[in-house]
Amino acid sequence: MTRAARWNRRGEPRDVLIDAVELRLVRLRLVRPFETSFGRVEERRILLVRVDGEGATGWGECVADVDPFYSAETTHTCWHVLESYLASAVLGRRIGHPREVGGAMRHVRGHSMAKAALEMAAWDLAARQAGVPLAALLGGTREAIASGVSIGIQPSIGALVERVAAELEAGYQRVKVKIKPGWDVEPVRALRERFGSLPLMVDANAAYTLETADPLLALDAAGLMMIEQPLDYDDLSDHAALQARLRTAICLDESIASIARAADAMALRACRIVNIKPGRVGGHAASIALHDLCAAHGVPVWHGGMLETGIGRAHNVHLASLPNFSLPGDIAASRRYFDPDVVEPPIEVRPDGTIPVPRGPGIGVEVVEERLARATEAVVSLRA
Ligand code: OSB
Ligand code: MG
Repeated sequence: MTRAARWNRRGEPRDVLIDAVELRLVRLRLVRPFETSFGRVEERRILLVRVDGEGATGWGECVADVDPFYSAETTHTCWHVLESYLASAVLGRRIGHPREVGGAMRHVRGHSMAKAALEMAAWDLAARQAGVPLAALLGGTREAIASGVSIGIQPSIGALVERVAAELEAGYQRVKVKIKPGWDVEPVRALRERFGSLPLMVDANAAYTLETADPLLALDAAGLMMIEQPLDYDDLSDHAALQARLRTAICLDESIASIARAADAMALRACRIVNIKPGRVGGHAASIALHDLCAAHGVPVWHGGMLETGIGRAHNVHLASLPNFSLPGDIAASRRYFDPDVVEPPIEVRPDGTIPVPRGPGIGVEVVEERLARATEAVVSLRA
């Protein structure tokens, strides 16, 4: 088929026909361990989804971890749900636009991370078939995104200060540090002493309760951009109570499990900023809907990260080019995570702390099959 035939009269891709879905489990060592309030990872086992249709290939990455600590979903629940339910919902079906893939999977409750991996692969496929960058299909409006870093809990304050200095040297526009009870006020004070008015925020990954929130109230004087997910992962009302006591904006991550939850969060004033991760809400279409909902409420959003390989990372760069992603996100250079990454070219940050949106078709980076093959633990190929 020619390129032009891929477009309908409204200038949208015409249809996606997926005739094969491949699930692949890869094991990759992180460049350095990453520690949060819920645990420490040194190596990731990641489920990748490849879709093939009419001579083209699209890639998606599942952000679930092997352990159900950030979210209930895991690499293996995602594998199960994709293999047993989701693949058959799209295989051999002509889907008018990748935004409709989510609808084809609607009968399966929950399992957003599993759905997102397949849905995002379909977006890459459609953009490649149309010969356009994914950002063009998603409605992206900027040619580069603002990049920040997320820094895990460190063995000492000295080590943290050193890490932050190195990241600022690389150009990153804002620094997020992970906190937990016992690692909160002191590290922030040390960073303020050393780096002054550096754009700084903290992420607790749900480690506090209203009863143990004193350090968070103390942090209110630290001039933070925001405090991310201080309280429980599925809580909104306690967050609303805490937000009422803080000048600093609360940003929700884990709690924003769907568009409906986001609407509830804003109605309750449980947060003033939202972290968007497509895996958490079911893919690109849901992320666009969330982005638009937040914009309508005057709530800025930024793009989160889940220690992705270059596949998920490239998807994130394209999505973060939408207009209401007005704060630097957790999308950093490939080299902070995997060396080498599984794609070429790797995602890189420029000295001004921006990442250019790739201009090639689809996600605009290519999977290096030989690196994948070396990292592969299991693979299954599903057909219509
Ligand atoms: O809470 O944002 C989070 C990593 C894994 C799980 C949850 C989170 C994170 C990060 C890292 O903060 C972001 C990144 O650099 O990819
Ligand atoms: Mg977070």
